[in-house]
Amino acid sequence: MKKGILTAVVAATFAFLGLGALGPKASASEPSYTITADATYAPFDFQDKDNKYVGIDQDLLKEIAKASGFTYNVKPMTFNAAMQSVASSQADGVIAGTTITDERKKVYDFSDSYYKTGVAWATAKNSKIRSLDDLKGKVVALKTGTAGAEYAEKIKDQYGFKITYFSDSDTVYRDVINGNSVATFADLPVLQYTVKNGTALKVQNGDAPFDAGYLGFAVKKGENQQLLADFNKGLATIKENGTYDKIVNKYLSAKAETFTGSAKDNKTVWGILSSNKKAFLSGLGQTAYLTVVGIILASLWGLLLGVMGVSKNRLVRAISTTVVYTFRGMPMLVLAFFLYIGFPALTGVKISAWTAGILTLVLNEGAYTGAFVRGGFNSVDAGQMEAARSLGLSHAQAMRRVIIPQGLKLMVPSFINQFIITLKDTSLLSAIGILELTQTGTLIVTRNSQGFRVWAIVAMIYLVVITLLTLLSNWVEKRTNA
Ligand code: ASN
Repeated sequence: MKKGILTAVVAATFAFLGLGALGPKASASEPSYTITADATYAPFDFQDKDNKYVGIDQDLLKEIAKASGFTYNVKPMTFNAAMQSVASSQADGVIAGTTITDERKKVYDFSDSYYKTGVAWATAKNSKIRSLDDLKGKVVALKTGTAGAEYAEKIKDQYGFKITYFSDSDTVYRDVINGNSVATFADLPVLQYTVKNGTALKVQNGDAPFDAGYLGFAVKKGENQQLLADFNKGLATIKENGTYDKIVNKYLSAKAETFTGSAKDNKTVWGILSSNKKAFLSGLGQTAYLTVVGIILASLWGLLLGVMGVSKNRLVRAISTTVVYTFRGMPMLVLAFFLYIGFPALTGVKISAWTAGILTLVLNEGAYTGAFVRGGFNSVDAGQMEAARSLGLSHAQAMRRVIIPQGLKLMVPSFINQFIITLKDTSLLSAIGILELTQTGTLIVTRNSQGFRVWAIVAMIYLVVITLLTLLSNWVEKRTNA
C-alpha cells in the first residue's frame, strides 16, 4: 500500500510539473537593476492592450536606460509595496509616478523631477458633491501611502470626512463610482487621464491642483547613486533630443490613443478572454508553477513537522509544535510582507519575490499540513503500536512500517483539501508583485474597466483548475485505497 501511495504521489507530481512547465522562465541574462513600479497608474504605469507594460514612466525609463547604457527589469506591484521594496533594498529603484516630498526625502534619494503634478480630488461623474464642505460625514477612498492620501489625511478633520484605504487606483475609482465612498484624492494628471479614458469620475479642481508637486525616480537614500546619476544623465539627454516630448505627447496630446482597448474587445467575456489570451495564460502558468512547487515543498515540510510531532523526543515534539503554532497563527499576507520587505530591511539580504512567495506558501501551508499529519498519526489506534512493538519492532520500525502507512491513508482527504487551499492562497502573492492570475486580472481591469467580466473570467479559471486538481486528487485517493 505504501508503494501505491508513493507511485501516486510521483505520478501527481509529474502531472503537476507538466503544467508548471507552462510557467514563464526567468531569462538567462540577468539585467543589472531591479526597478519597481506602480502596476496601475495610467498614464504613467500600466499595461497596454497588448499586455505590454507601458506608460510615461516606463517609456522614459526605457529611453533613459538606452541613453545611459544600463539594463533593468521592471516589477509592477502596488504603489506602497513598490516604495517599500526599495526602502528595504529588495529593489534598486522605483518609478511609480512618485511625488517628491520632504518626508520621503528622509528615506529616498530622488532624481531630477520628470513631470509636474499636484493633488486633486474627484467624485463620481453624476455626484451632487461640489465642494470639500459637502464631504462632511461622508467616506473618501484613498490609495495607501500616496501623496493624495497624505493630503486628505491632513484635511480630514477640518472637513469632517471618513477615510477608507485601498492598495490600487482602480479599486479606489470603482469604490467611488459604486457609491461606497464619495470622493478620492490623487494626482491631477492621473485623474484627468482616467476621466478622459471613460472612467465615470469627475475631477473637481478643474486644472488647478491643491498643491503643486513633482514626480521623480527614487533609490534608497545613500544607495545606488550610480543608477541615480545615470537616470539624471539620461533624462537630460532625452529632454534635449526631443524624445521626452515625444513620449509625453504619445500619452497626453489631444490625439493620443486611449489605452482601454477597442470597445468590441471589451464588450463580451469572450472578447476580453481572446484579446488578453497571452496575459491570462502567462498568469495561469505562474499560478500553476507556484502551486506545484508550493504543494510539493509544503507537503514535504508538513510531513517532516508531523513526524517530528509524534517523536518520542520531547524537544523534537516541542520544536514541531512551536513551528506549527507560529506559522499557522500568522496571516499569510503578513508573512509574505515580512519575508519580502521586513526580513531584508533587517538583514540586508535580498530575497526575490518568487522565493519569498514560495517560502510563504511552504511555511504557511506546511504548518497546516504538519498539524493534520501529526493528528493523522495520533489517530492510528494505539494498539497498533503496541502490537508492532510486541512483535519485536523498534519504535522507528513500528512508525515506518505500521503507523506512518496507516496514518498517511487517513490523511489523503486533508492533503487534497490543503492542495486546493494552496492554489487559492497563491492569489495573495500578487501583493508582493508576483504576476500570477489575480495580479493579471488587476492589470487588465485597470486598463479596460470591465471589472465584472474580468473577475468572472479569473474566477472561472480558478474553478476549472481547482476542478482538475480535485479530479486528479480523487484519482490518487482511489488508487491509495485500492
Ligand atoms: N503620486 C503618488 C504618490 O507619490 C504615486 C502613486 O499613486 N503611484 O504618492
